[in-house]
Amino acid sequence: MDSNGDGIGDLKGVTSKLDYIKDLGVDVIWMSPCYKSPNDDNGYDISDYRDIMDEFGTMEDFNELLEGIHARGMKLLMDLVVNHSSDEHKWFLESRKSKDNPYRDYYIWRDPRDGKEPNNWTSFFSGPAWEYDEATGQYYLHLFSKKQPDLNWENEKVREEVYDIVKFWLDKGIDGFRMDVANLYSKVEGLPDGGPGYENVGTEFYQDGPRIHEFHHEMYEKVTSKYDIMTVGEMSGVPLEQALKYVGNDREELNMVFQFDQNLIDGGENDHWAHRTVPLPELKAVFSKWQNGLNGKGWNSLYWTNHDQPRTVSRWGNDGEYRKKSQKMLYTMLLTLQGTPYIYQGEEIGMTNVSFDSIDDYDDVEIRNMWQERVVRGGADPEETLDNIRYRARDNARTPMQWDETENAGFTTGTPWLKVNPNYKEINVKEALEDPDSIFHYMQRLIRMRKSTPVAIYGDFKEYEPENESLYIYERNYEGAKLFVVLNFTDKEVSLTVPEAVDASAAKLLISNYDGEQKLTDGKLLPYEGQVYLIQ
Ligand code: ISL
Ligand code: CA
Repeated sequence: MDSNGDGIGDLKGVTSKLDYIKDLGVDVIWMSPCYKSPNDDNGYDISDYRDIMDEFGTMEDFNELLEGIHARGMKLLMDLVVNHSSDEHKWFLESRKSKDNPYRDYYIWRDPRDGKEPNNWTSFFSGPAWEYDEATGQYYLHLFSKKQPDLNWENEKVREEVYDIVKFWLDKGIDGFRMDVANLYSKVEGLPDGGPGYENVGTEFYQDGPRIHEFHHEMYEKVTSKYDIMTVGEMSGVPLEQALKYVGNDREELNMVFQFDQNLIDGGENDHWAHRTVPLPELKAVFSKWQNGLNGKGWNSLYWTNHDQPRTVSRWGNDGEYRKKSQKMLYTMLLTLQGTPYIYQGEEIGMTNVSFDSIDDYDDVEIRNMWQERVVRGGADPEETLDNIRYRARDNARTPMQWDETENAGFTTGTPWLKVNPNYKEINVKEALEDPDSIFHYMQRLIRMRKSTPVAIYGDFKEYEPENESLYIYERNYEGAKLFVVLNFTDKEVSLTVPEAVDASAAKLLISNYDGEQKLTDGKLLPYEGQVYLIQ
């Protein structure tokens, strides 16, 4: 929400919407980075970790926001982006000056190899992960954009700086951190060449690297364990066995991780921009694996999307005729699994992907770099590339929040930094609040149901018919109570056979996205129908 008409959402704007967020049933707000930043990557390139981005407001605005959140009984999670800083951070400005500058070792500098990059690693945002710097004749490593140089975690001083930053915000009273790319800090010594490929070359030498658990444990010991807070590490590509090391109950590292398996299965072979339709059993297998794998050993996190992923309903549901039904079904699933559910802004009204006509309408550095590499320099077909962008782009989730049906969806009185989705006249908060049958009101009920149903929170997980291509059927069990969930992932009627082990006669409906009296029996589930029963 933009409070001053400059077209950019800001802290005061968020503060003005806290009642709305609270009303949905939210306990904790995770805010994307709002620190001082030249904004090459939407704030994930930080030039001062102890100050607020000019566009977003001032430290006073931040304090007001934090107070407003606490006054409503909610908590605030900040984004900790410390795999890299901005190249405009004073550490990097110093570091690049000379080889003997005291900040030189804050970053990862290497000599050229045969006049070229020191190794073959690629950046997540296209091209090599190295940038040559004239001043000293060396390259620096940047796993993301060239304005995001990687910090050197091997350097103890860097780690102490990070812990000081963490302390600074925790002492201000925030309630925890979402840690950006928290499994990439530790790089294998010698930075060896990665295996062949086009994307993600070198990941095997820094994903869950040799000292990563030592670093997280150190941060826990020195800072985070001293506060009553929560932490969640974002970990693209993390395997279950590794995740257990980050969140295992006896590990003293992090409380939760965001795993990425579900985000990777609809991509192409070694090309995450390509996309395919995923058969339901594959999607279910991902969720079921994490349910069973973490149960009793570490706490899970649950999400469908965030600021980096396409909109849920466009990706896993149906953003046409069944937009409301399918979004409700998908969130019925999220709110009935074990773990902490995260709901990204706009999901509660079923916002969809956007289809911009031209590449110029997209803002994201990931998209712009990819377009340069593939279309401008590589001669790829622009229409096909745009088609991939329309499916995958992070900007799908970043179009302004749709508050009402007035110009620019009520987000700003000025020109929005990114165009609003043209469907804002039908899909907006005002409409959702007026409609008792809206996604918003359904999600509100779902959240209430979960909070008042211990088995929905703590129960273990058992799946039925994993090979069923239309239905996700599972139960949760806790202290004698059973939660039984059936979800139709298709736009067709599908028949359900109640598993023999489930006592249908004792089942009471807790919630469903269709009206009318429902009884648990063999029969048909309507398109995208979801039903949740309690049996005790
Ligand atoms: O979103 C991705 C691909 O489309 C991922 O590769 C993503 O870049 C990765 O998950 C890391 O994400 C996090 O760190 C990035 C930042 O751009 C993302 O917004 C952030 O969530 C670099 O800080
Ligand atoms: Ca503004």
